[in-house]
Amino acid sequence: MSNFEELSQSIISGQLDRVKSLTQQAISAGSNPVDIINQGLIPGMSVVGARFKAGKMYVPEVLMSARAMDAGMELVKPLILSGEIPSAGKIVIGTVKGDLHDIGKNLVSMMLESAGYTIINLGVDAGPEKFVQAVKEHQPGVIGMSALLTTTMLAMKDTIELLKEEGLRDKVKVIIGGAPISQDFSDEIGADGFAPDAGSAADLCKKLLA
Ligand code: B1M
Repeated sequence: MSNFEELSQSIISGQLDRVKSLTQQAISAGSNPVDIINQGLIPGMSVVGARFKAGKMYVPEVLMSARAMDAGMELVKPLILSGEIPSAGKIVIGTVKGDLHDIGKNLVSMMLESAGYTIINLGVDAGPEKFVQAVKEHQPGVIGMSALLTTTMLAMKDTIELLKEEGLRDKVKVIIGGAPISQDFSDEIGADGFAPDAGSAADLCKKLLA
């Protein structure tokens, strides 16, 4: 079994300490930090998602996997963010109201930060008022909303509507993402763009802020 496969397996079985030591080993062996995420950590979480959906894993086990994934990401993060990069602009990011999933949102934040943006991370369960307040306070070029539940993705529309009501919609670009989100949904609610993954989110912001 390769190191990345073993790392994925440790995510699946929620072995936080094993994930930490395998991630550290991969770093020490000179693996590219983005490969560690894309070939080790994320594939493990994808299996967790499939098993959760099939009723073969339950919330406590999924939480253990999520915590193990976070621990791996914490070790990789400084490598991706190392070096002084002049800020390419401000981005406010958060997981929408009612939604507590933050792994994907944090990965997107990390990629945006490594692309040179200053990130204001609103955390999870961020309602439209919180996004609007952050736009007033920080005047970002972009706000990014993440949703993982079909029930919470509708909160993205509410945020866009509140931005309009407050006269702020033309002052900020809005990007959205998360497992249930599509380009069609983005068009439907009047967002400026949808990104299917963290790398594309950074490309999209570059395009929108050019
Ligand atoms: Co939840 N959960 N969960 N969960 N969970 C899903 C989303 C689900 C699809 C699982 C399933 O049934 N297959 C399902 C949603 C079904 C639906 O809505 N149709 C589900 C459910 C039902 C629930 C609960 C309701 C379960 C319950 O309590 N009965 C509950 C809801 C809690 C709440 O939010 N109110 C719940 C709880 C949890 C945990 C707390 C246990 C845990 C979250 C821990 C955490 O985040 N700290 C959890 C997890 C881990 C998952 C799965 C297994 C994995 C999500 C994940 O982290 N993936 C997930 C299954 C799945 O997605 N297949 C599932 C890895 C991550 C890197 O990918 O987040 O997709 P992702 O992010 C990607 C892209 O989507 C994109 O880039 C990222 C990186 O490439 N992206 C963006 C994300 N945000 C973006 C923003 C952008 C651009 C791109 O621009 C701003």
